[in-house]
Amino acid sequence: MEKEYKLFIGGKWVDSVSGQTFQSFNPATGELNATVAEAGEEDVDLAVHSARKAFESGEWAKMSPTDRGKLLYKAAQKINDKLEFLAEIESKDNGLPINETKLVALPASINVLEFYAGLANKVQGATLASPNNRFNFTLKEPIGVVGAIIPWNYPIMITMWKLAPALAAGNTIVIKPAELTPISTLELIKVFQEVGIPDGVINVVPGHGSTAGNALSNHPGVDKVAFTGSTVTGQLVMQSASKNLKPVSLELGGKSPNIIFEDANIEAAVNGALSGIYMGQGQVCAAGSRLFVQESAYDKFMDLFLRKSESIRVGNPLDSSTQMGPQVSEEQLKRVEHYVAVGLDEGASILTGGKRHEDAGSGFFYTPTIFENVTNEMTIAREEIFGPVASVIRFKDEEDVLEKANNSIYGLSSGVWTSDIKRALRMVRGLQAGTVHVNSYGGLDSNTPFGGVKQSGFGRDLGIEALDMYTVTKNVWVDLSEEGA
Ligand code: TXE
Repeated sequence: MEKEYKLFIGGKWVDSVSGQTFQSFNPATGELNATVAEAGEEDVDLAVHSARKAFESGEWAKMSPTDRGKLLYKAAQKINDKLEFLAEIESKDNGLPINETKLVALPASINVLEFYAGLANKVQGATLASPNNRFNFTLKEPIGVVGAIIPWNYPIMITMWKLAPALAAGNTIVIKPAELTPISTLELIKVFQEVGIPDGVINVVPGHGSTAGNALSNHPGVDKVAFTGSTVTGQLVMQSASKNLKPVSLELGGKSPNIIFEDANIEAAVNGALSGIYMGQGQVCAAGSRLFVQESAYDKFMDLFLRKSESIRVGNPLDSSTQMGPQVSEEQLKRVEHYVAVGLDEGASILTGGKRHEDAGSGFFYTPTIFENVTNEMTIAREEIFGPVASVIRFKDEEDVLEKANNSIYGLSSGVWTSDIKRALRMVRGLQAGTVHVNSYGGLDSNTPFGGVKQSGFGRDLGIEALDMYTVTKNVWVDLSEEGA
């Protein structure tokens, strides 16, 4: 890892206009990872202009789609060559266990890039039914300059969710990584430069949300804003993009229900509940943070869930035996502590955890935490904690749990554990969520659209569907009659 990083604009590494920098720290140790040039409004403006110039030059947008796909495929192979290096950077920057970055996040990101590399020459319109003297068809054209605002929980993976479909469709892009985790994105895009993606097609402007982020979503030269982050910030991004009437896609927070019925395979359900809430230290938008357990299976489920929660190895993210690393920052750690205090105050009780994990190291470590006696009305069941805190709620029957599960402002993910296929499918229909997992929790794939309903946002990352967000439809009418229409 280099100790100093600059902005990446128009194919060049440059200082910010103001000369300002900010620092990025390792949340497990507090050590300085790197000093990074801090983009402000003027830098974002330069980056958007560079992306516009690259788009209009046609070098990328008008390249043969097959060649575009080939270049993206080459980049995917190069990322694979650097997988260990990038995984370590990611773990040092945001605290994800190395096994999660090396075995999950990086391979998934490569897979996403390969998927869209393959789709580059499959972006297609349609020939529409029309009278014999007319020809009527649609073209799917790139939308132009994409502004992508990225969070800190899975920086490379979420960058790739925006970058890969945007590039495959022929767009150019300005990426604003999260201020807590800018380094992996800066390292990642070196690969695209190495394989010969033209200058200006990708620009990266690390900086703060209220300055660089706002300047990007506000910029009249941006044709589409793609955002992943909190619901509150999503509202600001949408407001700001609305000034220029730019389309936005928002992948926001969640308070996803993971529902365990008495007839479930309890051991499998416990394992799903564990990864649902503790993966990524609970800093996952789709985390199964509301755990609904049917009364008749409660003791059996909780006994195993408690034992397994207490055996989770919390520690140095670079150690391959570590299962849970630190929260990404002191602010996030304090946010978890705040919610735990509110939970206790409102009458929930802590079965395990509920405190910092002092033995794990000097960083921002928290203990896997289970809250019992939670009601769906409590703050810890309504608001996103974004930490390793499960709020367990008992339920009586299907009707009861469906009402409670849907009683949330969010609707990102959900899980149902049962051996009754009819019940499972009734729940699939009834749950208000972008994803329903049945007898599993947390699956993601490059071909599978991901996103939410209600205040979890709109638009879908991944899948063929995501290409719709990065293209515009142009309709073409051709008159074939000799005399004209
Ligand atoms: O998120 P923000 P924060 C949730 C989670 C977490 C909480 C706060 O609950 O505890 O958000 O985290 C940029 N205009 N999620 O404050 O603010 C910012 O610089 C434009 C869920 O870090 O949403 C960063 O790049 N951009 C989520 C990105 O938005 C702005 C993942 C996300 O930061 C901006 C992260 C502005 N005014 C947090 N303000 C998920 N859905 O996975 C900030 N940003």
